[in-house]
Amino acid sequence: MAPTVTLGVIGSDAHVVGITILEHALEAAGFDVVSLGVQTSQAAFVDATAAHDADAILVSSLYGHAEQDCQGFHERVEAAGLDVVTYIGGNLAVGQDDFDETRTTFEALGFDRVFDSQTDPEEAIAALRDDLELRSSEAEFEPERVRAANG
Ligand code: B12
Repeated sequence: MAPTVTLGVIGSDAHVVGITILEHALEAAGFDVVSLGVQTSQAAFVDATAAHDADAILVSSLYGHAEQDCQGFHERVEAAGLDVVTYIGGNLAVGQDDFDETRTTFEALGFDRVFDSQTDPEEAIAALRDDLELRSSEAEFEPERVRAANG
């Protein structure tokens, strides 16, 4: 089965070009994409991810308010019982920030990977393949580990 990702622009942000490009690149690479479009609330990301049993959530933000828009996002994801890979990308800070600092901020908010606005979609696709493969191989080995732990 093709991996499924939910993709949208969070908050009140209306920049649509980036996610349109990402959507096409992901589909061409064989992913099922649930595209939520622009101005997507945290609740809409979580509901769509649960409804489609998605493997990953890709959040986009361009207008400089990503940090505020993502406060509490991972708490909601967890509360919904979702075990998914989460990425965020775009123009995440206001002005020309130091990207290492920006990455640290969004990792602290719970994102597995943080991408800047120069990211080629193929880079995110390669990362997704790695992360989803790793996750499914961990799930496969879980019973072994549990058996070992139980003696
Ligand atoms: C076009 C544009 C607009 C259009 C948007 C039209 C539309 N419906 O899409 C309009 C005129 C409406 C607009 C409005 C505003 N804009 Co504007 N806009 C731009 C502009 C010029 C281009 C954006 C674009 O389409 N880029 C092309 C696409 C292909 O690139 P991208 O969006 O960056 O996406 C790529 C990557 O970022 C990455 N990516 C994006 N998301 C994700 C997610 C993941 C998970 C991954 C892996 C990768 C990824 O992959 C994408 C594909 O390659 C940028 C400046 C710029 N050069 O980027 C400013 C810019 C984004 N806008 C800006 C601002 C401030 C605004 C406004 C707040 C202005 C205002 N005061 O009203 C409003 C916000 C309105 C709103 N509610 O969103 C600022 C943001 C500043 C910041 N972050 O510090 C920018 C950077 C301009 C600037 N230099 O100041 N904008």
